Amino acid sequence: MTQSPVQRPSVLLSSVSSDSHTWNLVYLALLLEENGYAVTNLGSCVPDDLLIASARELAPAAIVISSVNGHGRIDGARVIRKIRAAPDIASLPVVIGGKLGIGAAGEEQTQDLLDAGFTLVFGDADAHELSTALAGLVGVPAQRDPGVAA
Ligand code: B12
Repeated sequence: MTQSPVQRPSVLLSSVSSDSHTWNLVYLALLLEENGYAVTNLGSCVPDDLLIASARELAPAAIVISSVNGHGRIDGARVIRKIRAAPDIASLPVVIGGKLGIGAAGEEQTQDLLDAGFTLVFGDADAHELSTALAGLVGVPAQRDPGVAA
């Protein structure tokens, strides 16, 4: 009897248009892959239109947006409004996290981003919560790749 390949939930990972930082994305891609997700990393400085076109093309289980340059609050709110206004991708779970603003406007900023349409908003120190939260949104990956340490 042949076994069907394990289907890993797909995550579209992206930064926002103004943000040129990349190690945040590398870190998150590795973290998600180790936890059983198939990741497409669009990289830094992603125009809103490219993120939306990629979501349409790849039909991911979820979108994860990372920004650390302090403009994530503004860029993130703009792009999530566009996603929620596009009927074919509007219902996707979309989360954002990182260093999303400058200063200490934490709770207000989180509420603004939730009001704009994000499913979940994470802080700078919350990377360890991401996989568990995603599992709650899109399901727990069935099985890790053979050879990947637990
Ligand atoms: C390296 C670096 C750069 C490099 C980036 C090179 C590259 N290829 O990435 C360069 C020199 C290009 C750069 C440029 C700039 N930078 Co810079 N940079 C840094 C620095 C020193 C390290 C960032 C890094 O690589 N960290 C390693 C990665 C793995 O960790 P991380 O980015 O912190 O991400 C973690 C968390 O934020 C979280 N996380 C991130 N995203 C998400 C998403 C989700 C969903 C979740 C759950 C968690 C999560 O998880 C990650 C792992 O813990 C930080 C300061 C610092 N010590 O953090 C400043 C910093 C991010 N930069 C900063 C700034 C302001 C800039 C510039 C605007 C400076 C300027 N005036 O030009 C530009 C940005 C230009 C642009 N268009 O974006 C500020 C941002 C301020 C803020 N947000 O309040 C910081 C914090 C420095 C500071 N203290 O002021 N930078």
